[in-house]
Amino acid sequence: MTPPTVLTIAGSDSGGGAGIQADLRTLFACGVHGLTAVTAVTVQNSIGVTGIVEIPPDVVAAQIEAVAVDIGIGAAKTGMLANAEIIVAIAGAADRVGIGRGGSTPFVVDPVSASMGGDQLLQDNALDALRSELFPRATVITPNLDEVRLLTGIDVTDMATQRDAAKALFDYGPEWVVVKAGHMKNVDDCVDLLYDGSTFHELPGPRFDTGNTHGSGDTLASAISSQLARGSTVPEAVAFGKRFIVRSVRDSYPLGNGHGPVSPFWRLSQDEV
Ligand code: PXL
Repeated sequence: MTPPTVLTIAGSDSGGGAGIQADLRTLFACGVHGLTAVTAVTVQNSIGVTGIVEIPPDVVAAQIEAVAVDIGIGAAKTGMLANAEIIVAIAGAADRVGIGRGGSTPFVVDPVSASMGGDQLLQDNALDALRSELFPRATVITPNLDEVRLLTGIDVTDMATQRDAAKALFDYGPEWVVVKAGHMKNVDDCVDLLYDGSTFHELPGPRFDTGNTHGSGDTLASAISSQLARGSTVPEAVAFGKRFIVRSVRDSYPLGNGHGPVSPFWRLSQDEV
């Protein structure tokens, strides 16, 4: 039997902790077949990003269309998109193959702007393109609090401002918004917020005292996408994603001299070969 498929539209992390590499291992651990449209190649290790080569926008679009016409896409997600031209090309390809709100393929937009270490992964002038081209097409968007600040100007410091941010982001047109609380300061837990324009769903979870959270956003968005590809509702898929990332942060590991990655390996430890 062919498993469900998920397309990740994202950048490569040579350190193997985030980006396409985190997406593929999460999709594998979730039992779905990962398809890829590479947007950029980063020169990166656990300490930081020292180089970025952006893929030509028409090549990004062509990767999406090539897999769509032959293999079929159960759900799609975005990660690092690098620049506005790539975002415009993705929006065009999404419309042609039925990804997002205009089509039948659920679309998770993770508005990646920077790495944990603060390395910029999206050009400043691309924020507008994210808001105007991708948010209205998204089934669900999954910003962290740094991305919320860049996208809305709202500084989320507590649950009230987290709700304000969810409303402001919803006004850009996605069907659902997840405002992740991982970057909230001075709180003992990590309560993510899911919003559909009328109801707030709180997703409580523990906070772990670790710097090894490289790739956590990518892992969450990929886990959500895997369930959408199986036909789950957005609240079901996001609840699964939350359980998945909590466990993956708990099992994160050191790697190199900087930030280690979160790990979905726990999903594989059920049986001996
Ligand atoms: O975790 C966000 C992310 C996404 N994609 C790439 C990255 C990072 C963070 O470093 O390097 C390629």
